[in-house]
Amino acid sequence: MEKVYVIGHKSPDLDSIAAAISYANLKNVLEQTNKYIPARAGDLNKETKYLLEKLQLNNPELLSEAKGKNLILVDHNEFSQAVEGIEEAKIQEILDHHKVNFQYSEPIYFTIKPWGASCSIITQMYFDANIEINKSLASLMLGAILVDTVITKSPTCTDKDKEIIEQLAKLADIDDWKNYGLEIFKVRSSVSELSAAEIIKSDYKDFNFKAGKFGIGQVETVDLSEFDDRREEIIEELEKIRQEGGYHTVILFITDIIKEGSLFLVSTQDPEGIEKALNTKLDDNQTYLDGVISRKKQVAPKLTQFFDN
Ligand SMILES: [Mn+2]
Repeated sequence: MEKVYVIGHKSPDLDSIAAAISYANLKNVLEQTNKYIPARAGDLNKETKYLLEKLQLNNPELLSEAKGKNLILVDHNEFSQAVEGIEEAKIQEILDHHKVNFQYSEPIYFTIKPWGASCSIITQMYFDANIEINKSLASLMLGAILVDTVITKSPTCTDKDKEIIEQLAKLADIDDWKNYGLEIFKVRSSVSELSAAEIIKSDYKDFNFKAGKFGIGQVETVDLSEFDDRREEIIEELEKIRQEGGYHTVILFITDIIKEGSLFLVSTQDPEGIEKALNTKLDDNQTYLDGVISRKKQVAPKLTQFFDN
């Protein structure tokens, strides 16, 4: 029997971990030729830790070096995102829902679907093979799909994901999956123990525009008021990052996933330009934009249009 590690990307999110656990289990049920071992390429994040403990599921084995090992990659297909030593590992199979950026010297099993989560694809495989999904596994996979699809609000959520969410909720004995999703997001987005700098940098990207360098961070919350007494401190930190990093503008936008809008906290050389670009008025370096939730599809394009032309 050969050992095969089923592993998600570095900085694993809930979908990566849940996919490793659920797919290794499915393979072990379907095949008796190899031993499939769920693994992870890094530390668990908050909501993953929370859910594994709550559901009393084992933490996948940490694989810090994959050289010479047999692997199935889940939830990613790019070497840049994969475990250390991937170049010298034996990849047997890939299962993913991201854009394809993969080349390999041999033919392998390759499953890609444009669905909202890797766990949606795996759930469908359980259904197709008529393999039972127990309550804790259903709860785990449901949680992963709800996080990846932002409780079905993300533009990446398909009708198939919605159908699978309903089916998993039944198997997990969860009456209100929206509420279950919110419970996970509350754990995920709790910022009470984070510093202002950690909040800003938790999901942060640089953009080089003609007008100068921009830094844009985003965090999600289910309750904006959680940030009420942190706003000034965050703006001071944005100011510091801007001065020290030679930025034109540094923004943190805090997205309320219930209200589907974002509070923007801004430090900039050009407040009037920002107001024009985002079509808003800044009040004390702050503004709330209803309906704006995506950096990639909404915020960055507006800033590019104004500051990179
Ligand atoms: Mn995913």
